[in-house]
Amino acid sequence: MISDKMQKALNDQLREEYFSSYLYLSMAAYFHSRNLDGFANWMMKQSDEEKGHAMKFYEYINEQQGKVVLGALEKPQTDWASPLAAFQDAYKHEQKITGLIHNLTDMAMAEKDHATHIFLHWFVEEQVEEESNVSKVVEMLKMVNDHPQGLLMLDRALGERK
Ligand code: OFO
Repeated sequence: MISDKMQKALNDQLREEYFSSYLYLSMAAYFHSRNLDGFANWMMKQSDEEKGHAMKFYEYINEQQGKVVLGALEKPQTDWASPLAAFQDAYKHEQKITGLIHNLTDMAMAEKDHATHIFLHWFVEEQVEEESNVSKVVEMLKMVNDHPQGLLMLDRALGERK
């Protein structure tokens, strides 16, 4: 069993994960519109992963005999000034998600909700990886500095993400 307060917080996080998926799909659409299909592929894969994160919350709430309540998603941004600007926003977004996961973990600890605390461990670790992955692309884009050849090479590399 989870508390009503925890159920609401987990449902809020489920929505945040779905919004992450929606935001990265919007970034994929931006890259597709710029014919940067490799960047778009990376974002599509990221969007799929985020849906997987949302479903982990869905399944956990059900397992705890709670009720999943889906909330409204806001409209994501649809355009960026450059590939670097898009990835910088993705990085900022991941930092925000890390903060939300840490807040949830604090709540689980305060409630002595050991099961939720353990459930959230996976997300704490995952956020370290997520921030690192996005930050690496940000740094590579800074090196490329909008040079077409560099951008195309990076596009090819990101197109390999499975
Ligand atoms: Fe990007 O890790 Fe979930 O939101």
